[in-house]
Amino acid sequence: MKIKDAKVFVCSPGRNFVTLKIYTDEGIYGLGDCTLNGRELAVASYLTDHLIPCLIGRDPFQTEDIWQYLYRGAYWRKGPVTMSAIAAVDMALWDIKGKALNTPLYNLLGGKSRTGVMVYGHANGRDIPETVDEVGKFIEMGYLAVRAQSGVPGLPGTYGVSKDKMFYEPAERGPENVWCSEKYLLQAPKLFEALRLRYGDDVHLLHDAHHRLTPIQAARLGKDLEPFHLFWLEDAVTAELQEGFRLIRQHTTTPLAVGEIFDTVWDANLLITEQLIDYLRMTVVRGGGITPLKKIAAFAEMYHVQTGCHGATDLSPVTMGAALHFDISVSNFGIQEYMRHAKETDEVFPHAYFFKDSYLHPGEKPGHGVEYDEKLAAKFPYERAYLPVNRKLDGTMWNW
Ligand code: CS2
Ligand code: MG
Repeated sequence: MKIKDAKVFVCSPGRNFVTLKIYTDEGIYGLGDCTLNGRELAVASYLTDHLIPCLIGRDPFQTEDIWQYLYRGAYWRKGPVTMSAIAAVDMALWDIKGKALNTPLYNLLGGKSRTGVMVYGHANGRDIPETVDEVGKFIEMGYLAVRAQSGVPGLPGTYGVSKDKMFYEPAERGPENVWCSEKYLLQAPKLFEALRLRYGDDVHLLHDAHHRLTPIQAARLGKDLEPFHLFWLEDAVTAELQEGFRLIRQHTTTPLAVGEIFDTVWDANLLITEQLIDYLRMTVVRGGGITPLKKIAAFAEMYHVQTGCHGATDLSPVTMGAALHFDISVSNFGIQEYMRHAKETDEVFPHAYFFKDSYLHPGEKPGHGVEYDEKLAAKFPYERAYLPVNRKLDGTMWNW
């Protein structure tokens, strides 16, 4: 079997997505996601203008060699654009492999290690009472784990709080956000106190600080949250300084998760080997594909670090599908984020995965089980969009 062509599709059913389709000379094709929220066309060009010409004529079964060729052969390594493009190729090749062998992808990754994939949904509200009610809706839907994000008194809006409850859309096209860590640090513990009071201890509660704190602020928040035993506190601080997590770790037992923006293992090697985190958030689209993610998970397993793949709406259903096959097979699985996509997104990306009895299941279709309706997608042309930006009260540019 040989790769005979490949094409990049950019569409916007509810939000922008970039999809790679690799065609073989035996009529089998594979799909990969390479959506990079706010920088989509950079990845589309990286694939169309640079990678695709290198793929023609290769054997699609050679996932390892092709990955090494694309990673080492560029000379310029790492970074979200490069690794998202490589990820899409890798996802599509694994999809082709599963289809050619007529087996669901998980069978090529070690088979099922569990009956289903535990997921968490996103509950959010303008204030604590509304957020507490929203968490209840996810519990009623059968979720065993819920992320809770609330508005902060004194701030006009904040990360994770949307206008329409179900689909928080991180790629707004609107104004700059305003931030104040001091106000936030007073509010967050009260939210989780109210949640434990209403729903008791069983439901897993998660929270995303979204890169906004300093290490000592994160240490304080982690300590303040201990009575409410969160499943994890995510992105407490930006993680370029991996050793910065030592300070947080010294002060709190609240489990820490980080890594949705990481694109190679080198972003996390110290966090893992010094056990500074409990969950690694890298997923297939950002981390270079299934090939490297299997290796990173095996490395993390040695240090008691579990997986917690990112799964926001700005990652396409192709990433969700591929990640679920990884999730159901990898031994140190932690949890999978499942923010759910808008209806029009699901229509453009029909998929085999399904939510049942509190778990997400990858389905039994050969490959990753996600398709792409080119005709329908053409009705949703690309629209330039940017992630919000964030400034402190005094106007200082900060992390969104
Ligand atoms: C968030 C994301 O899901 C999460 O944990 O951090 O919504 C993130 O803001 C978006 O993926 C950014 O595009
Ligand atoms: Mg996050």
